[in-house]
Amino acid sequence: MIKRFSFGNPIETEATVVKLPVSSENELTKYIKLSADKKCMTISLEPDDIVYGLGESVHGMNKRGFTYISNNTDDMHHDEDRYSLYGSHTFVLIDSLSGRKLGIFVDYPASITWDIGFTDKDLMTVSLEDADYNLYTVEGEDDLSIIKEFRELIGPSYMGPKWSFGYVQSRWGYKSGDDFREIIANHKKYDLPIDSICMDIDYMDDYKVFTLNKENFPDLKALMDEMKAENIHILPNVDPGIKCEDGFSIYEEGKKKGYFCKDENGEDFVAAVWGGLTVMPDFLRPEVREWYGDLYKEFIEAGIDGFWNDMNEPALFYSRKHLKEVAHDLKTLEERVDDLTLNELWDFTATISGLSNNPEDYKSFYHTVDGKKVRHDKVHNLYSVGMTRASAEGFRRNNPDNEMLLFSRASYIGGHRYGGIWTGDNCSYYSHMDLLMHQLPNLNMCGFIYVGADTGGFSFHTSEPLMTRFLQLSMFTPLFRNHCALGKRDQELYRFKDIDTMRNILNLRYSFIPYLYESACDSAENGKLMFTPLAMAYPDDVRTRSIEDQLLVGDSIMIAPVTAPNAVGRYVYLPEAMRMLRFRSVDDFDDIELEAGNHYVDVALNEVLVFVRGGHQFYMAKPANRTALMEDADFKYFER
Ligand code: MIG
Repeated sequence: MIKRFSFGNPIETEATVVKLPVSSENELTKYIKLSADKKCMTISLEPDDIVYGLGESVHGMNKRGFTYISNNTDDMHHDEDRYSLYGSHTFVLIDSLSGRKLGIFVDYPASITWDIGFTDKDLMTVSLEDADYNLYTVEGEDDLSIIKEFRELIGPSYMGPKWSFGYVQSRWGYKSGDDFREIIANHKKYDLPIDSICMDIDYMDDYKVFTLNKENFPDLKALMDEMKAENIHILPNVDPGIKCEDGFSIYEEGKKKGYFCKDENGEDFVAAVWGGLTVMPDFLRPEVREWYGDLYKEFIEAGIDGFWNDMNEPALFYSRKHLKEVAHDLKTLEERVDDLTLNELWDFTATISGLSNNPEDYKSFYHTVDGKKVRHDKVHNLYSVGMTRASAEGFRRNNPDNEMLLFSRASYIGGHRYGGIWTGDNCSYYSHMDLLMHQLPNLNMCGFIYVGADTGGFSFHTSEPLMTRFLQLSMFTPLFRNHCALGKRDQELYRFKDIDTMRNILNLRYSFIPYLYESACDSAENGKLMFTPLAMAYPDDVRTRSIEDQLLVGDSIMIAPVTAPNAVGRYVYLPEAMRMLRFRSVDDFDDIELEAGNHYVDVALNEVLVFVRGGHQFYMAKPANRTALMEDADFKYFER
């Protein structure tokens, strides 16, 4: 049973596709206490309640015990103390053993603070900056039907084309067609499957969006024809910001038409991002979305059919105004060099580090929504949706016959209808595999199905065992991308020693693609989870309530990846008897019947576990080195 409550004058976020009538406040569930000013909700938590949701945020699958802030933030430290990451997924689901099952969606595009049993372990407090929002409550018999009802409200999810389930090789630093050729040649040499390669920001001319460095990319069309002949998709990275440069046609056109966000004085708001001083398209306006969406056209005409939209929180390296303040501080520092106090030093370093993504900067520019001026921070989380939507609608106009791949960094619920997301700049940490396990079901329930993480880790140097374990987890996610930062250890799979293991993992992934793709489409269309917490699938088994290191994938299988360094085995809990497949390769595997209960299972570094559930069927196809070369034939079926 879903209900909508509306307070004040909410901004139209278009997060929902069903317009529900507004219920009167006295119909609000007894579990939610609203403050008199409506800016605060409290919900008491029973000791064994689980609180799911909030998409890609840090901490466990069960969000209890921490505070989260829904405020899209470019932060490359996905540590346990981070309140915000790139996406704001403002839906939670409270599951009580006593039978209370309550979904809460706060549709509000500014900052929301969720204190989920942090200040008081038995209390959840949701605080908003203003009392202008829509609140949806979903009550039901069980978690999965609540999620389905919620997902009907927000509409079906974007799903990438089948080829986008192939392996994606990426790194920040690829500069030219020769880099792509080298990757393709090595994948051939070592017989490693691959479908896509990402172009990161270095392909551009001086970081100007939709331009090419002419020296490195003299003829994009010819290069794309060459790539097409190899069955390789090339995926450019696109930033929202447009470099302020006289003569740069996109900048000039946007400026002339007044398409950029404005500062307090009605001038174009200028902040620094990759291109240096940059302006921000006002994606909240339909005509700006249409204009920006058509900018992809030239690339599409050259043969490109996939993009990743980056930096769309939007990330701001600094604003002119703020930099001036720092410059002023610098002068003062110069005079104080001989007797600087430590407090002055710390103030100064804080000012410098506060230059990026500064909250004050987000309060200093404006959008035009339905002809009205709206301060950015009041609609901050919608910026990403506007960009994703601009791209998706542009694709539909300019390439209606082809499915396009699109994944974005920042997001808000609603954006799930237009594109997928990746989880941003994680690190080469074992713990970031656990983080991904926690994010997957929580992202799914908020509508994001085409998702994946930077496999091997973006920041820091990866190791071969870490990469191997990370692949063995990511091989189940729709987006399966190896990506890392500039200057980090080379982590293309052929750089490692045990290439046989890398090949076996990729082949397994390809052979699982029909199953994974079907599960993903089913989840995207039918409001299901692709990754389901055990406690949702086995609600009568209390023991499953604290299991966060195993997940169901689709209807038929359970995974239990190894995420600990140097581990060659792990404990697994089986809520029912299952058939355990321990793969070393597509053709070499153990097939073992396991009773329900606790088991310790060996999982050597070259092994991948798949558990087949009772009454279900799992299937594998014959792999190929490109998804386009796979035939949906020769299936191997595993039933239990
Ligand atoms: O400020 O394009 O998250 O995947 O490699 C860094 C360079 C900008 C951030 C993305 C990352 C990408 C990087 N980008």
